[in-house]
Amino acid sequence: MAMTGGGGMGQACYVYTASIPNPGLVSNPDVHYYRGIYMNGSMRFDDGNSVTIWGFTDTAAGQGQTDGMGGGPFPSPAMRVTEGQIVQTSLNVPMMLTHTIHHHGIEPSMESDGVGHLTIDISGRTWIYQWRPKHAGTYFYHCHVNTPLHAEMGMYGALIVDPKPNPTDPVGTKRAFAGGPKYDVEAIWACDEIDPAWHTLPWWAGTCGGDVGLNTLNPKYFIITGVDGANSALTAMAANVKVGQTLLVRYICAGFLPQKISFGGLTASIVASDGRPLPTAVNATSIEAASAERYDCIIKPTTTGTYTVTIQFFHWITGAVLGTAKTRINVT
Ligand SMILES: [Cu+2]
Repeated sequence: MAMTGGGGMGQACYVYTASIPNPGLVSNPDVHYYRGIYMNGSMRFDDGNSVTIWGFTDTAAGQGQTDGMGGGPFPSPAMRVTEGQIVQTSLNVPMMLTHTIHHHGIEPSMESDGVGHLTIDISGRTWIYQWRPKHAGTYFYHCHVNTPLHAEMGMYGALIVDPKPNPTDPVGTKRAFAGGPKYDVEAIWACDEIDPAWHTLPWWAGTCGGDVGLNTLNPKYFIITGVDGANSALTAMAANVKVGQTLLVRYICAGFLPQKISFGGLTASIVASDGRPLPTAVNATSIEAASAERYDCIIKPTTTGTYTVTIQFFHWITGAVLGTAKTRINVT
């Protein structure tokens, strides 16, 4: 491998940055997100090692620099909107870098879809994506340039669509979807695997035809929403509920490998998947998921206790368990 390390400036062998207009942008969206890029973040694991992380910053909140360097939150800042709102996401990408935002599971126009190479790559300018979520549920957004690498590097964040409030619900009632189950406590668990060897590559690695190793994924770390699932996530990502309360687990398979989440002996009612309610809720103590799938899981604990949630990560050919991440549901 002749690539240099870090986020690095450089040139990919494909970039489609044609400066075409994005028609139909409204002047007064209901919500406007502002995102920048960081490529010198890091994540420290429980064993003391760390890797370089890339992601999005919330520039409206004062995060980030304009040069794409520096660090930022991992996962990237969540977006949370209400069904039917018109939303714009402004993405600023510095010169000599190329990234996009794809709002995964949302169905905007081609100009706003953020699929690098196929639609419009963003480099050295600000692009406004416009989208209007029609279905409440659990989604995520991610960069779609050189996607295997950029997703692995951490360029994703949660995207939650809430239903419009029901006028007959008490103020503050939260529901998974319109007419769907109410919940009191919410956990967002984006489960992902990390191969440190990939985290030394520049952003364009592999786009020029060379073999940079993106055909083999050998993860050493297994994480939950940016926290090491070896130990730290047991407390940092734990869900704390009381008997009688309802927990909504928004489970996002944010890695590439097949996963299985088990709820520590608790039974979950799986009410929705990929932003759509299931015709009939399914009771399960575990769920298997493939890359980018999301499941909305309602849990109503009846007994106090500490329930250890495990997420297993499987080799996609042999099915061997390559690693496990753990957190807890603490019921008091
Ligand atoms: Cu990117």
